Amino acid sequence: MKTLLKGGTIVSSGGSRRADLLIEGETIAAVAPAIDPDGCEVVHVEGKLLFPGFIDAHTHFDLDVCNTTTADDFSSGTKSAVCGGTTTVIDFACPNKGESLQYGLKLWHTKADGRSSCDYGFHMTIDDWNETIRAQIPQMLEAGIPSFKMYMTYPAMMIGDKDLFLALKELHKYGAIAGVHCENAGIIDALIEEHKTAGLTGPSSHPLCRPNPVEAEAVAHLLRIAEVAETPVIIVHLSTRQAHAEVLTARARGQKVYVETCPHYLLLDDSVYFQEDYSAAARFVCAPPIRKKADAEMLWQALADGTIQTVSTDHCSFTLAQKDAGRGDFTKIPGGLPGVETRGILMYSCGVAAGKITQEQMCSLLSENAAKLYGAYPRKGVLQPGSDADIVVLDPAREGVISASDQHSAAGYTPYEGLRTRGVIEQVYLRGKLTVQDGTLLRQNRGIYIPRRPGTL
Ligand code: DUC
Ligand code: ZN
Repeated sequence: MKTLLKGGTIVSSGGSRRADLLIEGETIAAVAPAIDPDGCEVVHVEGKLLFPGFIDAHTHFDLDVCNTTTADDFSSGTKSAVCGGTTTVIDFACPNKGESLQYGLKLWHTKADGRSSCDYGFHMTIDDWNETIRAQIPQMLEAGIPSFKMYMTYPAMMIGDKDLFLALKELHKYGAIAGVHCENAGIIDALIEEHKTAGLTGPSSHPLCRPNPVEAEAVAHLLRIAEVAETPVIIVHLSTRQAHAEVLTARARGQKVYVETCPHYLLLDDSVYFQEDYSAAARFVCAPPIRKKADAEMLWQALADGTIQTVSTDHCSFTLAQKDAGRGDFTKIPGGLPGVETRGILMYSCGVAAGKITQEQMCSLLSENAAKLYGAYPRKGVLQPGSDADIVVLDPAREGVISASDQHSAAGYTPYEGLRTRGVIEQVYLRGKLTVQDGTLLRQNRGIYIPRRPGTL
């Protein structure tokens, strides 16, 4: 059976055009001004925007953090993803220190295979550097993993300068790339000690122990290491204007640097941490923390001028009961926010409809750039013949309201409760099959592993 999406507006980075789109099996067979409907199931999408399925290149499902496990595993996390228009997630496989990359990969397949409702790939976390790990890098590429992650903070995962440098150089040999979590661990530790000694143990201490220069220093530090290693890098979840300035400085001296930010840095501000009620504040604890309005304004500008390339979510969800672990000690609040379901509509409503970015830029930021950078293009990230028929049908004329009660995440709350949206995601197609209609999941567990190769952007 063929499906014809008739009369919609096809969005790509290069422009938008009215066209019919023909799906045959799992892929797009044609995109043209007027396709013969004979023998097709016809779906009228006049007045609707058609985006390539969104890619969320930064999720943490079924991850052990802070003596607990994220509320969302691959089952609930990918249902949440696809209901929000995300047809592919790239999650961070995370072996513990001392475990091999192969072990981490096997473990993440066990977590994801057969229970994912959108397609998925993995980045591999490098939290140790030794001969065994070095020797396993080519095996990761053979397994479809050309992207890695390193942390400059968090004792369980952080990696020192020497290992970071050696790992970056090694990855570059294979055309692989690393995303790096940039925060200066030493300053954070010292500020936490100061706050605890002064008896300041509530959630409001969280942002105060991770001020903007903590991120900017780490970004500058990483970029000098990458300069010597002659290696491109990705700054994940960039949140501050000072860190962005460091990226521009490195680019001006000739370095290739990619930047990701997240909706919570664009849409929220640090007043969330200074609410009286513990639970109201603790639910927003994440790292880096949510910043000031001036940072958010600069990030929007950077999306519009192209100096930031991707918007992913860093979805790392905990229930409010899990967040309760930090009553009396803010360092015990498990860090992370739910967001995988709301990214698409938030970026449309608060970005495109608000006039901050164009729909073509939204397409690049949520889909096309991630597909290219992470090596899934043109299978993913574009609506053209031969590509997977992953399609988001968005009605710009309708309005909606974000509410946790409609969402599929196990977190039980959303940071955007009550937010009114311009635009509604009406339908989501996953490899040719209608998978979501008006927020209702019609098909589950159809997601498959997407092997990738080294990407370019
Ligand atoms: N930040 C979080 O808040 N949680 C998980 C990992 C991260 O980088
Ligand atoms: Zn993360």
